[in-house]
Amino acid sequence: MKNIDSRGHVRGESIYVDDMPVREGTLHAAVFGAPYAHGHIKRLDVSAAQRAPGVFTVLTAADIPGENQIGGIIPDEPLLAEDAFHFNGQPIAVVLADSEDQARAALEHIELEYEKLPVITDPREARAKGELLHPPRTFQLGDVDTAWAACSHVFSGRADSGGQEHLYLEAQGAYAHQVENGGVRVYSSTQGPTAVQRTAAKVLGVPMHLVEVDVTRLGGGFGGKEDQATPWAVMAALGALVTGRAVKVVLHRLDDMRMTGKRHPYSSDFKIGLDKDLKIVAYEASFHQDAGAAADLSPAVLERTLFHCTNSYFVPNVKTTAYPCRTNVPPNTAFRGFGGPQGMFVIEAAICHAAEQLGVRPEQIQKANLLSEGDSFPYGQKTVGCLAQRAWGQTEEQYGYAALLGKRDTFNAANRFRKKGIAMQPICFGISFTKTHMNQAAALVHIYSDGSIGVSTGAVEMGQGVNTKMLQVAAGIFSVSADRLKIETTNTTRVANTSPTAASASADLNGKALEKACDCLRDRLLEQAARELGRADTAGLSLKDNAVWADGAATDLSWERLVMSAYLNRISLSQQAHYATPGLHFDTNTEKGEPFAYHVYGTALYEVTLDIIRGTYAFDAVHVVHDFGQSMNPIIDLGQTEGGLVQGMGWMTMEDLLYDKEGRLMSNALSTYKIPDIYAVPKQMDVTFIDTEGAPLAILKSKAVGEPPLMYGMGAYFAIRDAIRAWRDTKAMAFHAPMTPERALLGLYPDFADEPVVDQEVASGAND
Ligand code: MTE
Ligand code: LUZ
Ligand code: MOS
Repeated sequence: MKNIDSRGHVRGESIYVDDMPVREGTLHAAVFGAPYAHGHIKRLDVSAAQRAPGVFTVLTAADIPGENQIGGIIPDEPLLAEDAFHFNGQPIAVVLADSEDQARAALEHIELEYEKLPVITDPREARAKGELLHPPRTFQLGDVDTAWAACSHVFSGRADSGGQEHLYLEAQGAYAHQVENGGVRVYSSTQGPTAVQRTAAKVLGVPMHLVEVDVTRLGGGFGGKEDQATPWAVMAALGALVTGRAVKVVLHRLDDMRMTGKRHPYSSDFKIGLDKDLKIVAYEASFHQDAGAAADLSPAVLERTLFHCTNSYFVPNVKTTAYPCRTNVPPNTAFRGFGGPQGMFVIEAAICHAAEQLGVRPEQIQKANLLSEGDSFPYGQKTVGCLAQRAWGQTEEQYGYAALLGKRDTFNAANRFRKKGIAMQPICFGISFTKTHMNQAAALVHIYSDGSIGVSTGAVEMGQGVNTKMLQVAAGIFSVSADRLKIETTNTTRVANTSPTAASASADLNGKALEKACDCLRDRLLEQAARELGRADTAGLSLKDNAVWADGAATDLSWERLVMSAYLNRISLSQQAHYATPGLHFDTNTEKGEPFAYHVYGTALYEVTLDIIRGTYAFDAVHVVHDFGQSMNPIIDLGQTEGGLVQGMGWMTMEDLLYDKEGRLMSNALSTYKIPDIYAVPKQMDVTFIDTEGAPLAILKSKAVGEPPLMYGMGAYFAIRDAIRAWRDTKAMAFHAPMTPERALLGLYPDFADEPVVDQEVASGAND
């Protein structure tokens, strides 16, 4: 089944916040952001802006009737800065005017006097100065301290990965208007309608039931709207409450890039110990997370870094510590993978470093250490249905790894100024919110008396196809054609207390809730069918192809007649259901538990050709073997895999997020921040679906697919590095992503580089 949104998207008919017809008297907002990264506010004067043409009013912190607080995990972030600001672009005031142009023009008339305070943009400096959001956390398995002595080889080094701008096509935005009794309705481009509702209620000083949040769809979120859609929605709601008029806030692209947080850059140290058979005996790492100026989701992101610190490998002795470092850049936030990729990059760098020092290929170490069935992750959960080795083996065989390696060597021997590199990239990603309580969802189904069906869940459609998957779940249970179903907007009055659509888990969580609601309705309808058909009970009855079937044959009781008969007999045609993933638990005191419903596995194999003169490169091919379980929608799942992989390649190769020393975003537009386009996509892209059982906690055994493929992107970095290695020794080359053409060039000609080099082998075990 195709994505039900495709037609509307292609014809330009799909509705986003900015497309909504506005009410008469609507005010348009422009947000005044801090002009510097850290400062003490001495005077804020908005009176001249108030008098500017078309301006209705200017909102500041003084207009907030409730709490000026939007921090979700730690209450450390005001909606509008009062005494101080902590990042360039931090919202201080909101101009509301008759037109957007007038609102933006009035920004010029806002007077702000401030005292500059020291700016930190480097997470290591933040740690050194004690600027941590909360104490560091450590995950441990076995005993690294005694394990080092048993290693034949011990290497240490440093690995840095950059941030990433979400660049959803639809910028942040919301539209709000008052309803009677002091309430407000908010249309928001958010992954988290309940987060918007909860925070708006807090800031407005009203109970949650007075705030209704409605989401039709998002033009992309990628984590950037998991909670950072909230402030703009709350500003719109606040404006509506203060003025009595409808208020629209839609950010311009440059404001969106300047004011919102991104993927967290990380700067990490590692130490890895191997035995003589290249088995990893011990692994240690410290992660410096660049959290930005407020907590936002950073504590949860940091947790996932630790969960995924050993990627797809079994390591018996592990000790990894993560530091949430407060800096003066916008609060960094969720981004596809949610800290997992940053943790995984470090062990991949450690493995690559060890391979380079030992003169072996990284794949030899990777392959020797892949997870097996029953292995323990550092957090105590054991693998179940582990496909790490199978995915690797199938990739090797199916795509001819050995032959490709030979081809690389032959090509490199024959070509002086072009070099080919290859890399294998295994991935393993845990599915569930790491906060156990968030793993719940609900659904509400109405069957109307004509047999058509309305489905509401807590899931938000953001391009990933969750609405199509929800439709498939319901259509499958009732066995009716797709055109009988409508997936409603995501609305807090129909489905309450929802978790954000995130963690790749929304099809599982909402799908399972929907399954429960539909199962209930089906059973009730079949009881009515038994009465209609004069049978003692429902044994032998089923719904099939828009009709009731009895003992394997169609009856003349159609779906429509069955529904009408239930209605006439006063049987409820509506059902709500709630689902909570069973079996999950995690104890943050011991840092052990079973936080994930299941894991997703896969392997990618990259081939790249590097231009030795220019440092430019082109990917010849990427071949993937991925674990979809039993995919309920191969077209959508393939799209998610290709899109995630290319987005991961962008993070690892070309997306170079730059702040200057004063915390000003340098890569602040599409002219200075490059994301992959069609030319950056590998010339050949193959995705093979592993033939497997699937996981019982996955919806219809179809495994979550939203985030895991992003981590294949790491292979792009290591493939380019491998091509550089064909030109010169890379033993001293820093592990610094993204591998932009500039970095590749400096890797080829290190005399021109000013990057730190990694340490050499620090120790050798007795059996070396
Ligand atoms: N795909 C599209 N087209 N647009 C998006 O914004 N977000 C990704 C992924 N795929 C995203 C996407 C992220 S970060 C997540 S967590 C999942 O979709 C969320 O949806 P799911 O839980 O339904 O997989
Ligand atoms: N969001 C969240 C996430 O709140 N918790 C998670 O574990 C998570 N994982 C991935 C993406 N978003
Ligand atoms: Mo995705 S980072 O969980 O929104």
